[in-house]
Amino acid sequence: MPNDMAVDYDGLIPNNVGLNADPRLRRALEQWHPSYLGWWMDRGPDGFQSAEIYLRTAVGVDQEGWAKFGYVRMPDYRWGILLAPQVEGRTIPFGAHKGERAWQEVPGEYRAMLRRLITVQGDTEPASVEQQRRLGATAPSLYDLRNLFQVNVEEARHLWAMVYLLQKYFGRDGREEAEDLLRRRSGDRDSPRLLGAFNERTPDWLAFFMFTFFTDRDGKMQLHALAQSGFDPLSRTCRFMLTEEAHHMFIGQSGIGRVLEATCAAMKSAGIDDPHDIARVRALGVIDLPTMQKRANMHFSLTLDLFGSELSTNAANAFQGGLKGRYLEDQIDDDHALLAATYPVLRLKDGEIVREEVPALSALNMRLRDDFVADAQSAVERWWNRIIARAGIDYRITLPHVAFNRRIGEFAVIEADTEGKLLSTAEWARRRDEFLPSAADDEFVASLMKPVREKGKFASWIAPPRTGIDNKPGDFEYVKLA
Ligand code: BYC
Repeated sequence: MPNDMAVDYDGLIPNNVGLNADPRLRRALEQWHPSYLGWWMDRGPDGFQSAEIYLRTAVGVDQEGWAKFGYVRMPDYRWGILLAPQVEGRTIPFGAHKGERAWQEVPGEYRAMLRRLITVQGDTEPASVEQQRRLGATAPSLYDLRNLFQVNVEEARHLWAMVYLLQKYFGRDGREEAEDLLRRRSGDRDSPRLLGAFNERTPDWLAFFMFTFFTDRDGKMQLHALAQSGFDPLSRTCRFMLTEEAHHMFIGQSGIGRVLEATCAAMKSAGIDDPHDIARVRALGVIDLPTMQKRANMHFSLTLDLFGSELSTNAANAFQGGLKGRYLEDQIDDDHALLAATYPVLRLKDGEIVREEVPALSALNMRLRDDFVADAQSAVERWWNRIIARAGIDYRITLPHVAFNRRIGEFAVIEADTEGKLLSTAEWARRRDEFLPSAADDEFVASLMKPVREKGKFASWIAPPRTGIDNKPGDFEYVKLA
């Protein structure tokens, strides 16, 4: 019985999937490896490739002690294939095959659907690295620079995770998909990434923190849904990815929290009570709260699009097939088949937004999106609004209505304000800058993006973290620049 907690670090590709015993797969992955490194050097972080970065690397998959920290040059990072341990006797938790033994091989009838899900998941990982590639030049501290690169190497490892599944279980098709994952480019006109939000720009650090707060949280929800999969290798890889993903969301949550702390502290010491006194707040070298709200409006609405349409036969088929479940499916108390159940969905009917009960199977994207909204809402309260309230400033960041600024689903065809009130096209055009960052707002944020490279120092617009990574002291040299 192999110990699938231990990672074999001897070969080119660290793994706990017994790569040595599968020479055909090992060869395929070793052939993909140079293209991958080429992609990393070409499309990964711009510069800093010879800097020594204090990174964590996964060395096991058990709950405690799975990671070790140390200085690494990014191209030398040990990207590997790590699956959570197999659960003895696991059964398919939902859908038409509920209760059957989980599949260790791809079920023929679901091959295309499964390949599509894995490819879409895989496509987002390198996309995010591409989106963030120029941020190193303007990092507000060495601590943040290190966090950026930690996210980047781990998203790239998640690409490895999906490429492993494609190459091991999908033969030639899988190898072609793996090549295509390196061929598509975020924002490229001819060969864009598959999902909308992954073709948007991440032009500054506020966008990076908002992205890791909102869009990585979509990652969390989707990975949870895939972790329920009846296809056991997918479930196991997603379960391990979730342990890494948690740190990415922490970076977003605490990153925005630190921006708010800097703003509130600067307002207090300058005696500014009115958060809407934007010019005076900006003159202090911090980001005003209304701009934070507009950025949140933008990233939240872009992320909602990643859940697909409210009503989806793709989602229904994936559920019935036992491929993609609901968030925390195994903790839900119902029949896990949903053949007779209904679910409330917001829909557009005769020019109005109405709530309608629809068959629950068709509304699985909506349900996951609702779970996402609840999760994001509680994080906004816990991590952001508490900081503003503690500073005694009368302001709350809120999440906009789900009909606001949408490009996918029911509300893609209308315009609405952040309260969900429908607007005519002309009204939207006139009022857009009330809700979303204006060119002037973006220019102001861009003007703050000056690198800070001294140990223990931070840009004016962001407070230092409470504790260091791996409990390191405040002046720790997280990145040794070459
Ligand atoms: N942009 O039935 P529909 C992460 C397409 S993030 C463009 O409404 P479905 C991460 C859709 O593909 C998590 N196209 O939706 C975060 C379909 O096209 P096909 C990523 C879109 O299929 C940060 C058609 O519209 N993982 O990990 O039920 C950093 C009709 O689709 C979009 C996953 O998403 C869009 N926004 O659901 C790094 C999990 N939305 O196939 C990483 C895997 C929909 O008919 N993916 N379309 O040609 C899925 O579960 C599903 O593909 C989706 C869409 C939830 C994305």
